[in-house]
Amino acid sequence: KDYLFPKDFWWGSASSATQMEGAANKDGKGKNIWDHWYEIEPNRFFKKIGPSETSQFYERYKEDIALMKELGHNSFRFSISWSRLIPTGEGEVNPKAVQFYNQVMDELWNHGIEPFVNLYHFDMPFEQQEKGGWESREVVKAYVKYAETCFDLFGDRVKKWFTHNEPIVPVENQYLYGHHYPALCNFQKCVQAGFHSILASAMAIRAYHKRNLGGKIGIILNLTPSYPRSQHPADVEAAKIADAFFNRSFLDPSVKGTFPSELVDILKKEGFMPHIEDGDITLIKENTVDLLGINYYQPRRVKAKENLFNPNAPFMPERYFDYHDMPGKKMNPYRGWEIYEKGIYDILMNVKENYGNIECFISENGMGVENETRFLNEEGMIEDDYRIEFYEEHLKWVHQAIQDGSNVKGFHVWTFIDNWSWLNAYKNRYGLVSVDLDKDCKRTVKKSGYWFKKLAVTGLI
Ligand code: BGP
Repeated sequence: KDYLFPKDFWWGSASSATQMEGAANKDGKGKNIWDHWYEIEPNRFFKKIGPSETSQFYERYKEDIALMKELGHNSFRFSISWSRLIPTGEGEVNPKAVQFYNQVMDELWNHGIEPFVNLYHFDMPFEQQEKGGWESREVVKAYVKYAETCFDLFGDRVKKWFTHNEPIVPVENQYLYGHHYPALCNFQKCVQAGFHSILASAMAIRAYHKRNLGGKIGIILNLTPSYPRSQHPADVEAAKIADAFFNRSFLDPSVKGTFPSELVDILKKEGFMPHIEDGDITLIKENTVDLLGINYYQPRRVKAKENLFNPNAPFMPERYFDYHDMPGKKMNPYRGWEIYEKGIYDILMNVKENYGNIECFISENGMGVENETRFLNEEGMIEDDYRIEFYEEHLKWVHQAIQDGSNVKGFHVWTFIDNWSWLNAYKNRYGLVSVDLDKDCKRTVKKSGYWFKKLAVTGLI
């Protein structure tokens, strides 16, 4: 069976500044939390490879964009580094950064590739984190100013904007699960930071719409469909609560302007409501997204609470449900994530049925694999058939969703080129193009890169 995608489908890839640019101390860039954390605790990072050693996009963007063109991209998502543009997060703009991003945007357009620009991808400027990061209302203001600066500087060149990438990830990892600096475990702070990210997003949307720049603004969310272990009402209920915590907490306010009542009830009952000021709720209600980016990697398998919890331990959402280890599930062993292709269809149908079928696209999907040089062939190309299969199986479900009326407009892989990742550094590789860290980051197209090219050019699997 052939799967033909619409003619104007957005084919491309996604990236982020901290993971791809490198040049962390160059041309006036300020420090963000990753640069800082690496400085003080390099042991936390895989093989002590830090955010300064990435794939050199800052210097090599011309070469990379030419390669994107070669591999069929019609769109490319990257993020502006807040601390490159405004080194301490507020105040003076760095002219070298303006020049760099203008050049990248122009280069993309010159190659017929539309820039999709995200404003925040986990990279809080260090000084703003010192002020409390997303926990602080002052930082919300600084972020909105930064967003406005971007709209004013680049609004003529960019017609697709995003306020955040996966806003729940920095919030839960900085304030609850301890995987991002400052690695706290404090649910109250987590809720406050989450609320402020949503508020910041709504404020940036308002500022963008006011400017009438003729483009669209959205948000990129990692949606992890929550499946109950059984149809037993207790499991179904547990899955619903996990969904409210991890998906609807950001999806509902971003698209509908409201918060899920199940979640609000829990926060009230447990005494964790955030501080909300007059006008905040109306502001969120009135400034929702035009466009939704969906990152999909894995689902969440949930069952009713069976394990006892320690009531004296700090509060975690997991107090309300347990995770279910589904027997026989397909796994990506390198990342420890389940592979469940139909999840992408279920998300798209949920968006169609419950979120007004808002215009959306798959903004990340990908497979990270260790030691890919094992798969080098005689011509020096990595034969990553597993990745091709991974994408094809997901894309078949995206195709089905289109048949069933989803308003999905594109598919961006994670990622174009092997890059540095938050705590895994270069352990798991995701690129369509490989990077040889021992040979000055030499780029070589993988088999999946050529596969992608064919797909993007023909629209056909
Ligand atoms: C997403 C992030 C990306 C990227 C990807 C792969 O959550 O938006 O920044 O890193 O996941 O995850 P990892 O690099 O942790 O394997």
